[in-house]
Amino acid sequence: MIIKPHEFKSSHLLTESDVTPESIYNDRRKFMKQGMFALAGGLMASMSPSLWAKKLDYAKTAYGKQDSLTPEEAVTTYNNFYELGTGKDDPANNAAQLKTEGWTIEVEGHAEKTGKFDLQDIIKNQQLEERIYRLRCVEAWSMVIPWVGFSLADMLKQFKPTSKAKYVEFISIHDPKNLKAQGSLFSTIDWPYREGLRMDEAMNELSFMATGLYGKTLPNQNGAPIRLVVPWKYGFKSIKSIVKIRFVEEMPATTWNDIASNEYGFYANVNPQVDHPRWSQASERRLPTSFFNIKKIPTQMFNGYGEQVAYMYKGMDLKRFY
Ligand SMILES: Nc1nc2c(c(=O)[nH]1)N[C@H]1C(S)=C(S)[C@@H](COP(=O)(O)O)O[C@H]1N2
Ligand SMILES: [Mo]
Repeated sequence: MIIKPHEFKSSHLLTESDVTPESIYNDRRKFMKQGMFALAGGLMASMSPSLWAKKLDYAKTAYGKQDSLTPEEAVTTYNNFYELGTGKDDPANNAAQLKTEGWTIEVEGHAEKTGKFDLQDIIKNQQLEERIYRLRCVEAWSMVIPWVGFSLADMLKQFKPTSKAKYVEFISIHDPKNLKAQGSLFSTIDWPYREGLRMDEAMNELSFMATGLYGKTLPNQNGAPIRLVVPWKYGFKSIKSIVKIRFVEEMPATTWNDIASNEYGFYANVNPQVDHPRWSQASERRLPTSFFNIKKIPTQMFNGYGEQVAYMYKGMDLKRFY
């Protein structure tokens, strides 16, 4: 069975019971009921998927105040995270398959400080802040998400990369025992999921490591416990659940580029003038949409972040290096 990338029918019109095996559905309902009972004190008002997430302390910043936020419900139930399934609601439904306890990140390559670090040790020196960013998926939908996290540059500087480091490679969790999609023989993806940035892109002020959204720790379906956010690039660059960071000399191989290099470039800067071979990139659906309200808006060059990032691509043919 060959699954073509990014061709999956969105299943957000189905109800949960249509797409979840009956037994799991019932277990889950029982679980929700127990949860409701435990919270019967009336502490919680909403049934959002991040109900039990920890509240975070963070600084509000000026990034992205002009956009209206995509509701938390949509941000946490309409996802791309193939480790948890290819349907849009699979990641939320299968979130428990992702085990995040005792998370470590391995740092390798051209840096003075390498080795395996506890996530907590990497994070403890970072000042958490909120960044409201637009996320534009290559599938022509977009959201506005209030992330919580810290600058990627600040995080990378603690490892003291050397002058030989020209690119940074990021690698996601590989856990085929728990992540059913990774254990499956029928998968398009050569796991683990990999992504990369050129060093100047990684050091750009917009590049962000998110450990939360909507003021709480990241839900698993959004890439817990730590994921990249590069808002001027198509969403697939924003790699989730990172376990390894490598400082390298050569441009690293990346997952979607490996699958179809004519459709997904290494740079993958949002560009309304370069169409995907199978659809236009000139406009996007701003979620949430409904049957009566599709909310099509024009896509902006660099997803509207040209002022902060365009200088990095001076002299590059963005039609060729997309
Ligand atoms: N490890 C991993 N990271 C990933 C993906 C994935 O399948 N696996 N999907 C990417 C794609 S295509 C998009 S659009 C964004 C979606 O992020 P969100 O679900 O938090 O909105 O995550 C990106 N990061
Ligand atoms: Mo995407």
